[in-house]
Amino acid sequence: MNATQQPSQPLDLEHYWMPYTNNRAFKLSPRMIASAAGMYYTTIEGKKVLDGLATLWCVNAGHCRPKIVEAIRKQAGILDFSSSFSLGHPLPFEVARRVAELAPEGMEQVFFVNSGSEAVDTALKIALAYHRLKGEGTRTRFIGRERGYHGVNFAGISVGGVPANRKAYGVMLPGVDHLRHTHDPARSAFSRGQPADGAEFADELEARIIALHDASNIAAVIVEPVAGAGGVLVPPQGYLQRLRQICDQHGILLIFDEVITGFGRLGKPFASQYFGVTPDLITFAKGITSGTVPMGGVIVKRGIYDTFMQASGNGIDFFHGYTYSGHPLASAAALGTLDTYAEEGLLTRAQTLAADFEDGVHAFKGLPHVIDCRNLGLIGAIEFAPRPGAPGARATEVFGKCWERGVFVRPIGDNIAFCPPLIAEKKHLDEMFGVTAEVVRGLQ
Ligand code: PXG
Ligand code: PLP
Repeated sequence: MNATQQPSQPLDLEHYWMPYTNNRAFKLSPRMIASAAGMYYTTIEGKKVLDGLATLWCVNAGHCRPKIVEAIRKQAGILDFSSSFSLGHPLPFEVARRVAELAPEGMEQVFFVNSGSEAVDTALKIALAYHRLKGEGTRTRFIGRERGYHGVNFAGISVGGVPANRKAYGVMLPGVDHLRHTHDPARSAFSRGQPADGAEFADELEARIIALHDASNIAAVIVEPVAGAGGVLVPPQGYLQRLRQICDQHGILLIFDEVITGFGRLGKPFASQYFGVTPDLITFAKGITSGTVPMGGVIVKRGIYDTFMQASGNGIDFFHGYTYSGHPLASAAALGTLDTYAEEGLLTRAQTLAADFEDGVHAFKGLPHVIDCRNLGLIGAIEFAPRPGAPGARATEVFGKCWERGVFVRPIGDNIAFCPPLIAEKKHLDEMFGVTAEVVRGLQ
């Protein structure tokens, strides 16, 4: 078989160890995608499936969009690869300028990586090195949050708060503490948009964490503005503002991990702008290329970049980088994606659809076993009471039955998450919520 041929039948499934997958179950009953266009996949059996999760929260522009496809095709024949280690090529400079243009005021420099996990490692390293350059090298601790997801590298699982992602891996990065998560169904179940209660969860940063470790030992706080892979947890009103205030008071850097929320998910380019809270660093990935070619990055405040430039003398300013940082194909894909977003108004389109999306999510209230519905912009989730003795089983069943009926949604514990491409129309939302609701109605 060569790269341009379809695999010979029967396909040998034995050798690919699939990530985050029950390999044995998958290989007995594979769900295999052959192609995709716009809002839909086509399976190898020829069935159309609506993509209700922008694949893995990333295909914001929809699948196989012409400008993006063409940009990648063209670039592959012009400059396949050239590194960014002391050489340059024009494309990542242009991508960085375009990202800085979209970023919150005062965040102007962009460091490129190849994934969200690498973006998180990079942001944490910038935070450590920054404090050291400022003469505050005692600031080495990181504060994450329970139910946070920051990728799968050692730094990401250390500050992350998804127990299953941590369980098998020992002590990880030392010096990490966690804020409690903001999920509070007793007070806030079925909140439309941001819960009214819970801003005070942020006070734990000062009252417990800073009190215990002392601010002079803390480098940064990292949170997702809306927690995604931990179950779609929308921050209570005022919570992020409060975190910002405490970090400012104590000289602690605030990192927003916008790997999911970046590039239009809440109807602004970044969630930071939606919430009106500017962090010191933003991590992004996924939506930068609409998932087409791996790329991620870190956007930093001007003062952070300036500190590195001023303090490093004549040498290399940051001893960090990946072979593929600023890769030409990824950069071309990013430019095609940003053009598509601009031409179609996709970075603000969630504003137009948010009300229908919210109604769709909250229409699950009252259906069997549904104990919560949550939404913001074009991200949302419904939560089921766990089946006795089998936590997660209801969501897994819903996912499987929705797939059979041609809708792809994601099970996360006892939640089903919705995160459609930003090109979705009302009819797609109706199909996604309609099919899911039919399945939920039949749930035991
Ligand atoms: N930060 C956040 C906020 C993410 O959502 C990452 C970092 C890591 O990105 P990479 O590109 O290294 O995967 C993510 C990625 C899920 C799921 O279970 C979520 C993600 C990735 C894979 C699965 O819903 N988010
Ligand atoms: N391992 C070895 C032996 C390497 O030479 C390199 C890069 O040169 C890496 C790991 C890191 O790879 P990357 O830069 O793609 O993250």
